[in-house]
Amino acid sequence: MFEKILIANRGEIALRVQRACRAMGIKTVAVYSEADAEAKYVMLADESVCIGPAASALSYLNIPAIISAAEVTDAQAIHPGYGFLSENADFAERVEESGFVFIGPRPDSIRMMGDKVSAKKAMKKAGVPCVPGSEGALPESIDEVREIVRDIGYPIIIKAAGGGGGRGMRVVHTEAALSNAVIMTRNEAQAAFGNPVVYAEKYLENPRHIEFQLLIDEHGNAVHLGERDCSLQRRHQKILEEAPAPGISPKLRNKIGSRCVDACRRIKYRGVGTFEFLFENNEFYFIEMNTRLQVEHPVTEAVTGIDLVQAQINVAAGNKLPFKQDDIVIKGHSIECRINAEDAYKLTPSAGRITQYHAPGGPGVRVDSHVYHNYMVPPYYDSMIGKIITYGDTRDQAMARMRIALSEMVISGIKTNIPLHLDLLSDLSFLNAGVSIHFLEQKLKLHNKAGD
Ligand code: MV4
Repeated sequence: MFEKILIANRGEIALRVQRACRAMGIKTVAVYSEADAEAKYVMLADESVCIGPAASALSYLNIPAIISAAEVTDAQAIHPGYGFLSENADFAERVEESGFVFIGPRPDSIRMMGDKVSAKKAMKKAGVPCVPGSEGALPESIDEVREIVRDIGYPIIIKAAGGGGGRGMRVVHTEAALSNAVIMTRNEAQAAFGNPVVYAEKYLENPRHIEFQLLIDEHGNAVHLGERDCSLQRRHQKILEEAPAPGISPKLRNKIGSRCVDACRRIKYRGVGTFEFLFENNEFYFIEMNTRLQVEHPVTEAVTGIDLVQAQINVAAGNKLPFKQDDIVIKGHSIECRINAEDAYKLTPSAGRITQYHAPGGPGVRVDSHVYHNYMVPPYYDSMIGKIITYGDTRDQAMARMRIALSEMVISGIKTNIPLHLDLLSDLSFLNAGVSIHFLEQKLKLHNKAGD
């Protein structure tokens, strides 16, 4: 096992990874920008290294600075967290070339999944159900594109191979609009990702977003840990997630989960990974694979009892998974509310000093946050300042515990989205379960029309 791990991230996930290391007797190195010098996870780490100024491009995305920090502190492995460099294949490669272990998949797996066309091809070949669409990249000739799209049937969505997570997409409803949409998406893709390749899919009008958690070691052992429903999002930012996804039968879960397991074995994937699906009319359609630990991993931990970060570290050290698929039992229900420093209704970030902070507690309540009384929320990074995760025997109990936890939580001095979460947890459509990816944006539109 490693003796020392460098954590190439900030905020709550830096603290989360540290906690896993501490539980395993591993020393930690925090890296931080000048804006995070007084952060809690920096104080709590065994060692810390400043890697640059506030701007992410000069610190948390600064590959040479991070590798130097690992060298001077004699760390053996690097955990990238989520965001920042976590899905950067070049970073993973540089880490390994410099003699450190990258706690994540092989660089070629990251690269394959970063290209959404090659990801979809690999998954289709492995028997994972995909959204119907073009076989790979759309050709140059617009006449040929027209024929391909006629076969798919309108409406369609054009997506950039280099995109993902909602970037570089365009919905097309009619053939008249097709040629322009293809040209525009290609140009935007070239500018944003340096890759003009686009592909087409049938546009699903009202799906849910359900994703499967996978865990694979380097000895061919692979398990799925069930699914999460992440439909509550706005502008492609998830705000509330739950596990299991309401209404998914154990039979369907195991059918889709075992396809994902087969696919991971086939591509010799290692570590944790997430298969994103759209779910409509009781059918799953693969869209993308994420090769990182996700923000919402704690809801899976709650219903499986497995610590995903400890599992990642064990797999990276070359250990075998200590369980088989039959040992995995999905028990109870879990919800996560992401707490953001923002005015959730006006949609504006709200950085500044936290003048009062009280975290909730009690049975079935987990709080993952790096903030504290008098902490200064810097304006340079993502607005998420923590997560509340509740667990219950039933969905109703997890929801009830979340309502109490949210109402106990006090964060003064900045605005947060706690009022929005409380609003959601009393919304009958949401409580009835199974709302689509458009639910939250529609609800907020109505709210803004009402003018309150
Ligand atoms: C889609 C879709 C409908 N049909 N693909 C957006 C993020 C990216 N991961 C894929 N996305 C979508 N792909 C087809 N064929 C609708 C979306 C989509 C979406 C998906 C998941 C969560 C939120 C979303 C919000 C808007 C659109």
